[in-house]
Amino acid sequence: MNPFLKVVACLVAPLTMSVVVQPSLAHFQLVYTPLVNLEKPGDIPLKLIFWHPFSNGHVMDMDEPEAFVVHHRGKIIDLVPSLKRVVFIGKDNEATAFDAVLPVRRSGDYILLVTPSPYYEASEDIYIQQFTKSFINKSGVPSGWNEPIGAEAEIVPLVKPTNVLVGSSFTGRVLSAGKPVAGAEIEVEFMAAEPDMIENRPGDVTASPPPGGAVIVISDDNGYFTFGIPKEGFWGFAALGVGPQTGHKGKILSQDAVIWVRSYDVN
Ligand SMILES: [Cu+2]
Repeated sequence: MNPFLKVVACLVAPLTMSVVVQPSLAHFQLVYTPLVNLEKPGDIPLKLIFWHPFSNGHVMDMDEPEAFVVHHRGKIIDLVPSLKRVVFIGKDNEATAFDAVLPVRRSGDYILLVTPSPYYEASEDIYIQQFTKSFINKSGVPSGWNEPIGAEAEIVPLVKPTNVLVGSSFTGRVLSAGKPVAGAEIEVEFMAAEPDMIENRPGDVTASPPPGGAVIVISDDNGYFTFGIPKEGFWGFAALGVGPQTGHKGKILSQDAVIWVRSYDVN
């Protein structure tokens, strides 16, 4: 098994007088916008936040990403020039995050991929780098959501990620340098409080994590995993330590592959 699978949970000391140290759930890089199914062209606001979204918990400081692109109909557009540093104000702390703008013109899938700078997690003495994909679609026309986009570590969806039905399931395939990863540990999180795009704060809290720690699924021999979607909103999947690079500045580097999907209830 991959030695990095142990570096799941981090400990976050609350910023209070309390001596209680709370184990947090997983770190998740977000590439977020509230509306992922568009009818009209426009300049779509995006937020990059490094957070614990299921627990509406600790926010981590992001450095300027190494890369931030969108794949659309075979073209790759650099979104780095649109990045703007902002402060995201979490429930318990605040941290550096980024705003960006995605110009949407033609129909089809817009596949966003951020390559963050490695983040140093002091409580574990490791670096974490989460290659994160999220999806926007215009006019319901598919154009490549199910294709790999060549990230060092990547989850490829086998279910259209922009309208997964509540009560159905999501299947993804974990790739590292283009090859399937068997036995990958995948953490699952719900975005319990969607970010307010104007206020830079979490919005209403609609869920809380279950007891028992992180929600985990394991990929099969061909890198596939499946998870039943119980609730409407944004679901994130993070395959931990699956990327090809394992060290950074003399420390362990966990290169994780993250994907976000949007689910809807049809009731
Ligand atoms: Cu954490």
